Amino acid sequence: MAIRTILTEPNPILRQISKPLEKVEKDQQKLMDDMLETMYHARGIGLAAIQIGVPLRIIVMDISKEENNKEPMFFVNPVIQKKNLNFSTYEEGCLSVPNQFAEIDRPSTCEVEYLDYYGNKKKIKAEGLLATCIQHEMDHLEGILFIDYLSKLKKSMIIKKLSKQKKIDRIVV
Ligand code: GNR
Ligand code: NI
Repeated sequence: MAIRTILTEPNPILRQISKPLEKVEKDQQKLMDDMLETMYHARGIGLAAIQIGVPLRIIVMDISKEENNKEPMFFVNPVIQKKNLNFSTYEEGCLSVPNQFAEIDRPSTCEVEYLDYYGNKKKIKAEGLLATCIQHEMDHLEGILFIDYLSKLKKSMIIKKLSKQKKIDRIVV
């Protein structure tokens, strides 16, 4: 397993549309292992493959609270079958938009079909944080970030901050 670098906005790679996997075998599982390790290392609750620069429709997630009771989830080629017409609001963050947070409205529940770590077809009904997180991750597969839902002004302020921070990081590192 390996910890990979998480790409941050602004980066055109994050805007790519990810492609479905044709199979779930050793190589794809190895990628999922790396994604999970990278996500835990960054203390995130979800990660899409494009965030480490791989344009494939894979999501890893762990929304469990306890450090010593991990519950990793893997979603390959996920498809949302149903979305609730009711929305709920969560304060979202994103490993690709470091240190920025905003309240985002999304359908409060959703049903998702996907392949698991072994390529078996699964379906879940998600609610609460799980529903929010799955939708946040599925947006990544379409090249969408949570800041895209903010006003033009808020979004541009965040991108400006991130660009400045990147310039600083380039000099320091
Ligand atoms: O770690 C994360 N926390 C989070 C909080 C609220 C809503 C969505 C998320 S996902 C984010 C990790 C990430 O960037 N996944 O793409
Ligand atoms: Ni994210």
